[in-house]
Amino acid sequence: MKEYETQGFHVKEYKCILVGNRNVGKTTFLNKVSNGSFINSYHPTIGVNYNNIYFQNNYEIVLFIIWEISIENKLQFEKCCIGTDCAIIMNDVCNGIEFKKWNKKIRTLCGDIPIIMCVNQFENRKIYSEKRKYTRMYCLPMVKISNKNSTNIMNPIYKLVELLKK
Ligand SMILES: Nc1nc2c(ncn2[C@@H]2O[C@H](COP(=O)(O)OP(=O)(O)O)[C@@H](O)[C@H]2O)c(=O)[nH]1
Ligand SMILES: [Mg+2]
Repeated sequence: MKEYETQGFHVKEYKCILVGNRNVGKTTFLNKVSNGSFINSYHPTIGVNYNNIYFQNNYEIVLFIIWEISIENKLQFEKCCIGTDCAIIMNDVCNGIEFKKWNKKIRTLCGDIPIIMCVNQFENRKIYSEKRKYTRMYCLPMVKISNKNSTNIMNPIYKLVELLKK
């Protein structure tokens, strides 16, 4: 975390990594939280994609820099993990649960940082309830979102800010 003053505001800057399997909605989430757009087609992310999210929290500005990192290039993945304050593991409720695998990977590279599980496509309630039992197995905080309907879209970030304060 970096802290500085700019134009009379106190800024807290956090680096967050956004990881998960392919096609689970990471890029869509990043677009949604930064400019509100939802794109229906799929374009795989090559390398790294990042976006800045600003919001005001009491009397300070929180700057959240979210890095979506693809796993294809292992060395690049490891480099991008340097200096990470927190992480979001995204999963598509339709695609099976891989939270355990990702949790292990992040813990090895980043140590004891706050990590949350983000279950996407929450608008698809039927599928969500079928998969819920798997998600409960891991004792990470969980947030349910829908990029499509904008449900709880800022909650992963708010939850992490809360955990980072502890
Ligand atoms: N129904 C539904 N589809 C979604 C949602 N979020 C993302 N998608 C779709 O899932 C696909 C993969 O999204 P993308 O963000 O590119 O996946 P990434 O590989 O994890 O970055 C795209 O076709 C999106 O339109 C959602 O909340 N609901
Ligand atoms: Mg992507």
